[in-house]
Amino acid sequence: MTTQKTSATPANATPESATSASTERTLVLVKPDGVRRGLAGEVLRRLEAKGYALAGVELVTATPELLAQHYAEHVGKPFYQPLVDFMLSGPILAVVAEGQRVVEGFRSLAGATDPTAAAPGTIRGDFARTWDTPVIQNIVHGSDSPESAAREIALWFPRL
Ligand code: IDP
Ligand code: MG
Repeated sequence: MTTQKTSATPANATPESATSASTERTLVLVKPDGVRRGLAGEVLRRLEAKGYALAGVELVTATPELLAQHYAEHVGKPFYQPLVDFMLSGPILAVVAEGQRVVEGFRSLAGATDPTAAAPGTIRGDFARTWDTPVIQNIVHGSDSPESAAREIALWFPRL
């Protein structure tokens, strides 16, 4: 009997050149609304289905100090305290995803900040909507530039 040799390489398998100088990392947070609704796995699934690698995954309970640093650009805005209260309302799944242009790529997977306007097919467009709350609840955070990503990853994953 002969053993049939079949290719075990899936279509989106990581190319051998995946880790190079152009490899980028981003911070993804599944916010407390996403974790409460059981969407943490769905977010990881979409990241993996797109072909990105997971470099870190941890369920985290945030603190006001961590959030003040993470959301430094929003301190003083009217939605800042509601945003902090929301981010403290339950566990967060913190994820570092890796791949060429992953910062831009995950922002595209996430969709627009306003979930009513977010395109169907995006995480926010498919799973979030507007409610009568002082803060927009939109399932995920994604770093908005490679510089923000480096700063945010250092906050949430000091050992990475
Ligand atoms: P982003 O998450 O799409 O990068 P940012 O402008 O960085 O959006 O805002 C951070 C988070 O603060 C948003 O994801 C959303 O939860 C909340 N947020 C932003 N703008 C508003 C607003 O005008 N009203 C209420 N909540 C807001
Ligand atoms: Mg932002």
